[in-house]
Amino acid sequence: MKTVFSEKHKLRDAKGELYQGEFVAPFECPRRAEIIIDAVRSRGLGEVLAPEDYGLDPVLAVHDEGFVEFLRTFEDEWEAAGFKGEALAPCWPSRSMTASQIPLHVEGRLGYYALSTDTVMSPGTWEAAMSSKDVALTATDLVLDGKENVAFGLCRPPGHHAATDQFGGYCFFNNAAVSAQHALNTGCAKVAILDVDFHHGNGTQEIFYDRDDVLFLSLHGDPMHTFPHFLGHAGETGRGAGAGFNHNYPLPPGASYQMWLAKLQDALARIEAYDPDLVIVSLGVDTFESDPISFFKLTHDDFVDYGRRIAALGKPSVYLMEGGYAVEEIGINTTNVLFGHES
Ligand code: Q9C
Ligand code: ZN
Repeated sequence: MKTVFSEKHKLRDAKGELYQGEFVAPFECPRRAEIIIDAVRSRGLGEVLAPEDYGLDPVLAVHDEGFVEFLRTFEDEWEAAGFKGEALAPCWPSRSMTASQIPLHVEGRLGYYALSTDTVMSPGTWEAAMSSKDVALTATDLVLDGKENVAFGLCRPPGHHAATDQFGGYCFFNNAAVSAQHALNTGCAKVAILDVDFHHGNGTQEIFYDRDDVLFLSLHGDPMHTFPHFLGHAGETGRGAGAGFNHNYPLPPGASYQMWLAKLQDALARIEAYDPDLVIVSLGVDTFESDPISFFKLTHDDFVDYGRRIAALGKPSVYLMEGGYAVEEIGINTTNVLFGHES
């Protein structure tokens, strides 16, 4: 299997993350991608390619223009305002004050476009996010061109929490959504996105919630107990034309692979019935038993097993990297899924 990878991921290198009342070193760090690419190479998964430059059009096909412009200009605005350091929103358009206008003040804009306090804005973030969506799109085109049945986009920063006009949960552009829309715009009629990251893919759900040309399925920690806290319940099944095309599988703290697998099997049966032209896997390995911020109990071997089961769909497939924070083991876990797929 070919891997698409860009060294530009390193430009996303924030110093801090607000976590349980303290500023800590970010869980979503450059070393994650370094360990994964080392495992891809040392285990001989296949060739490693650099991404092509797709520009902004595929991003604007799913994200709001004002949001994209905010991300592009943020560092300059922050500096021009005389502010130092990494940026976190001080105020939000929360339930008691819905935004009727987008503020002019840089901190107001930050609050408008952010969805969580875990993700600071920092220099280099824009360039890294641009390279990450290029990695995703290049991997997707390897499969759409018919040259490959499967490909791996080693995206960093991740994408599945990014919504139409919000960043957060370590995500800026929704790489899976950008890729799915690109596939639809270049000849696919139907795309399935299977999200196996520990966290609910709230951004992907929101982007496609009204649509029947993208089937979204997510297995994740029950939002009653974990991030993103407000979306990902089983009752969220889509709206309008999208009714019946969104499937959430929330699981409780301590969930075993056996419990997780029962949900995966349901999801795979739904994908089979949908008969998509392409399957995009939002691949987070934060389901691992020793992940520091998650609560599932998957082992190294479980990753191989589910890769094999996804491959059994027999569909053109693209794996796009999302989360996974047991950094020293992220390489083995990620490549286990990909080798499972090929076995
Ligand atoms: N106690 C991905 O895996 N955690 N994002 C906030 C606060 C945010 C994870 C916890 C986790 C985001 C791509
Ligand atoms: Zn995650």
